[in-house]
Amino acid sequence: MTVRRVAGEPKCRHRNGSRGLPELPPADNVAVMTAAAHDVRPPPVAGLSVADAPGDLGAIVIGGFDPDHHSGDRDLADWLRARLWRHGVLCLRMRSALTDAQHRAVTAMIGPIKDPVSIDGAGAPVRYAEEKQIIDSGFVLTDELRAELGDVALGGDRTRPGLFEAFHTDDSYVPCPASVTVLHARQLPTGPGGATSFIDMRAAYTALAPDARDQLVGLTATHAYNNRGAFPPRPAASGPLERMIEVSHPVVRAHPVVDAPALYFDLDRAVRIDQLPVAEGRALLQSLQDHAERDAPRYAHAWQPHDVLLWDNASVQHKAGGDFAVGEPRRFWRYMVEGTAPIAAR
Ligand SMILES: O=C(O)CCC(=O)C(=O)O
Ligand SMILES: [Fe+2]
Repeated sequence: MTVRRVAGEPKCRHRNGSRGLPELPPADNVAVMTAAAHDVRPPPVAGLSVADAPGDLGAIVIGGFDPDHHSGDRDLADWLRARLWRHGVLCLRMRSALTDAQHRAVTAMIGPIKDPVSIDGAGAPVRYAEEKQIIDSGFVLTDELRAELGDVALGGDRTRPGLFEAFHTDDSYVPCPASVTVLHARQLPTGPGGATSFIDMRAAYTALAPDARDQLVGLTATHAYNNRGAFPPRPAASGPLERMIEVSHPVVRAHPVVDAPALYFDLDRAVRIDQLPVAEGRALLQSLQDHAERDAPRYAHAWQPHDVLLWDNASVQHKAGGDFAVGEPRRFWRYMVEGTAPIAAR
């Protein structure tokens, strides 16, 4: 792991470190967890249904989940995590909207809720989001809100500044990116469109020819809050959060629990490959992204009211679909689960 360490950097959880996530196994148990992650037993509580979602990515939809009865069930939490590491994306179909406490409880089944704080170059903490985030994808911002935001660019376009329509992985610009994102639908467009789409970055890696894989051994990519438009036409984020440190992550990442290798980078945030000339590194990242978008298995999640969608940021990339009427609401509540510092696949 090649995060540039700075004095005072907040410690994040490392796979085998003393603050290891309770649900992460010690190193000698990885094989056991790997087996568990391929466990396709039915859920360990009655009344839940499991259905394959459409698309070749292998996502699943779980019905019958009752947040009050099921969130505290440790066996079910183990099962859900194993399913998430296996499938990459899973939807909990809810009968009604969750309270904030219920959303937190569902998130905590996967792991500790992330407090989004990184550091600046002097080691001082920088809060880059609230724990609970409201995603207003596709809301046309009012003049008032636009004035409040000033010159801060969030990515996306002028009418839908919060809409991330390019495939990305969340939180790549911090030392320990969130392991999982947990998005809860609050308001959806009344018309068609607005799916959240996924591509499988594990399959994208394994589909590479052996010599293409060999070329990636030992490579790391620097990520920054603002990559200054390194991958046009993707717009760069800008604003005061630019003061956060840059971080380097392996281009081929081993899954923190099940060890499976996956391509890992985010062209919204990537700056360069550390071991290559800038232009060569960017061309390589772009070609890997193009390959993933062209060849990797996909899933487009067509939202239903109250859905809770969970994805594994070490395994899949995602993007918002902007193909819904401008002015339609599309609002989510969002929590992230703490993650570990990415480690290179062996
Ligand atoms: O709006 C969406 O469909 C996805 C939003 C997103 O990228 C995220 O919550 O991380
Ligand atoms: Fe995202």
